[in-house]
Amino acid sequence: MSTRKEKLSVIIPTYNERENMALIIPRLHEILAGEGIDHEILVMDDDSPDGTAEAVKELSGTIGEARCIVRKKDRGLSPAVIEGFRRAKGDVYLVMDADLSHPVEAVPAMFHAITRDGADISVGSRHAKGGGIENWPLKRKVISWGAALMARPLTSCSDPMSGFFALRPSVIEGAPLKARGYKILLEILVKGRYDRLVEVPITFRDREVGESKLGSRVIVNYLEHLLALYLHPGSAPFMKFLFVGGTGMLVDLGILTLMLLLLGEGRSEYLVSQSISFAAAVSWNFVWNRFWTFDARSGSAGTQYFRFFIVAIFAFAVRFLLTTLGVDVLGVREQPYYQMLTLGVIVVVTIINYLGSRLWAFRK
Ligand SMILES: Nc1nc2c(ncn2[C@@H]2O[C@H](COP(=O)(O)OP(=O)(O)OP(=O)(O)O)[C@@H](O)[C@H]2O)c(=O)[nH]1
Ligand SMILES: [Mg+2]
Repeated sequence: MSTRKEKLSVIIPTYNERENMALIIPRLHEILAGEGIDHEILVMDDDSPDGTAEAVKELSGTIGEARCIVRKKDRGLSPAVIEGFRRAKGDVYLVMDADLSHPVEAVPAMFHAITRDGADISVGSRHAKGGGIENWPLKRKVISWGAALMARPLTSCSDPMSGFFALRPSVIEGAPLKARGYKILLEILVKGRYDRLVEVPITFRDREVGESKLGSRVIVNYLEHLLALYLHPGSAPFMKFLFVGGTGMLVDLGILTLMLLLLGEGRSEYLVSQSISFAAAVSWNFVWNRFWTFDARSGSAGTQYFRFFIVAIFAFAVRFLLTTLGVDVLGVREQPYYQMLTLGVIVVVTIINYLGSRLWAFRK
């Protein structure tokens, strides 16, 4: 390990945040200097008419680590952050909002998660245990949870919409990042190269001064962004998972047919044939998911196989339970309602299988 002191580049995208500059920059500097962390503070400002750049210039008279880069082309939050990455000279990059929504006190922990604990990315997370959001109305919370849930198949991070995160430059080197959308972290989580992600719980506070720039167009923009990420080749293991599951069903049916031909069609033969074809399909899916869908060959195959099997059995039990519930309790028996029930159950079970595989069996 090198003994050279590692340096942190804090990147703050801004648009009309003049008042916040005098609040965040001295505080940030004080905390980082207090922890003995070498740092630079890059304010990436889109030529704000309110004088944000002048405010930074004034502060940099006493805090030499802070400077403002005024951007006149390619405006927007994500392009500003990406340009910040290009300008930064530190060993770790950290991105945060200017409006003090992100607790400055969490910055050292996020830096150390990388430099001391060996993470490649650390995320200031509202949804991690111990994290939270202050004073949000229920509606806004529900939207935020819903949005995070929709991104769940793309990443194991519980708060991929966070604008507060740190990373090693190697994570984004050569990654085809597009400055589409406001959720640059999600883009990085899907396209970046990393092994270890750590979540640092934070409490998100609403801004006190300055105006919000992000309105309702954010939602539409987010959905477009999600779609693009789902379709990004190699980024959406969910699609691969579905494909593998489809081939697994064929294996299941094929072996079942073969076994019934070999064993005959009595009740116990059915049970044996069903069990064998189920095990064969799970094994088939396991191999493809391990090597292809999740590319998890570095983990222990035995543990992964054991867990994958448990997930499959659990999902099977859920399927049985839900179907029984639908038929016996709710009385869903008639065509096409029975098919609709089955379809709904299959969707639920597929998601359970997927999340169990991704977050547990093949967890990296
Ligand atoms: N460079 C740049 N920064 C931006 C742009 N839009 C927003 N920002 C900055 O990005 C950060 C997050 O924007 P906010 O307006 O706080 O968005 P938000 O947190 O979703 O909304 P609030 O809850 O109202 O604070 C702030 O530091 C903004 O100044 C932009 O177009 N360009
Ligand atoms: Mg904000």
